[in-house]
Amino acid sequence: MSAERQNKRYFWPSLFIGAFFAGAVLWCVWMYKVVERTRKQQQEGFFVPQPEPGAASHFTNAPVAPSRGTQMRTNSALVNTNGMVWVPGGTFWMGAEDGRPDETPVHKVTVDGFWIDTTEVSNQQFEKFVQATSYVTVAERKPDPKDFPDAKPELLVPGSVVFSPPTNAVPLTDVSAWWEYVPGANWQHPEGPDSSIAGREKYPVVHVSWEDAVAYVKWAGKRLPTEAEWEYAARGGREKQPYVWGKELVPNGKWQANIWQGQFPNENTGTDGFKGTAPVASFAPNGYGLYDMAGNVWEWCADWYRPDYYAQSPAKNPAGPDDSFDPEEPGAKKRVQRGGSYLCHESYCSSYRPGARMKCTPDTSLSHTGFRCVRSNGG
Ligand SMILES: [Ca+2]
Ligand SMILES: [Ca+2]
Repeated sequence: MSAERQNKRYFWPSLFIGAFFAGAVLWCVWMYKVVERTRKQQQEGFFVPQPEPGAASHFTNAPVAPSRGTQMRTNSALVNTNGMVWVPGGTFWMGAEDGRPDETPVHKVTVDGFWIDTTEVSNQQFEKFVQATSYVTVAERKPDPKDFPDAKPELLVPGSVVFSPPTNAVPLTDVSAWWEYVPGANWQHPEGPDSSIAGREKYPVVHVSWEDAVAYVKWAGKRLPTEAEWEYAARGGREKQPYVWGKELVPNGKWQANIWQGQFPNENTGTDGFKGTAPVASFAPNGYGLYDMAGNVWEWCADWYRPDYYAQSPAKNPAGPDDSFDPEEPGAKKRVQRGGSYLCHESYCSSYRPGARMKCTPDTSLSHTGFRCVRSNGG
């Protein structure tokens, strides 16, 4: 056998064995790299499960307090932790052209990101606060005659203002036709002394004054939202829309919030499923995952109220005017409320619009007024 033939005979087996060993070496190198990468990731904690964008609901009740170290997104992705979501900072058009005069001028406002409760504060949450602090709400205290020189003596008793609808149609210019000061009404007895919140743990707390709301948020380590933060959050990323869910009040015939159907205030059909307040989060959330930013109960904001504030407010993080003035009630200093309530109807206030503003003296409590909390990043 010639040398040439002998070389040909061993060529293919040699090539096969060489390729096999080369493959084995490459596989070993690859496996080594995989093992090394895995070890490094475990050391750096990369294997801790991370919430995916849009998976907020999985973390609703996670016992994690928001802090600077908590994972958050800088875009529109949200993390829900301990009942709050992170609303990323941004710029939006505040106010509405087609609303009331105090909603104008529509102007650009920039707010820093903040944490906000996904729901209105519930009876259950407020009860925890009262149990922990023995706090007594304004409605449960005896009014000081000095503060109410014109009040009837029989009404200088603890109580609150309750929606008491007339049986017949009334002019919508006289609010006393459907509001009544009821002795003994307070957050624990929403309709009066014979009523209770038993079975209404998930309903929003009502009959809380601004002063009461501030006491709660301080206890909770949070704060009330500024009016700008509230509207920015309510709009949920939708620009210049009339409703927090979009353009139509009742898209496809489906009510999007707990408001009023029927003739206000004497006919309450409850077509949306609720004639009074509804358990928090009974309707779909807005673009930021926030419930009841339209309707159910009004929500206190931190700011003083002035109808002309938008013409002079700063473009970045406006915190309200230094003082209050309401030409409809000169002399009464008022704080802002937002969002409307289950009593809002197109014919009367339509305050479920995100641009709508309301105002009330800080000691006032009503059967359709509550609040929610916010928190700045890191405290
Ligand atoms: Ca309703
Ligand atoms: Ca609300």
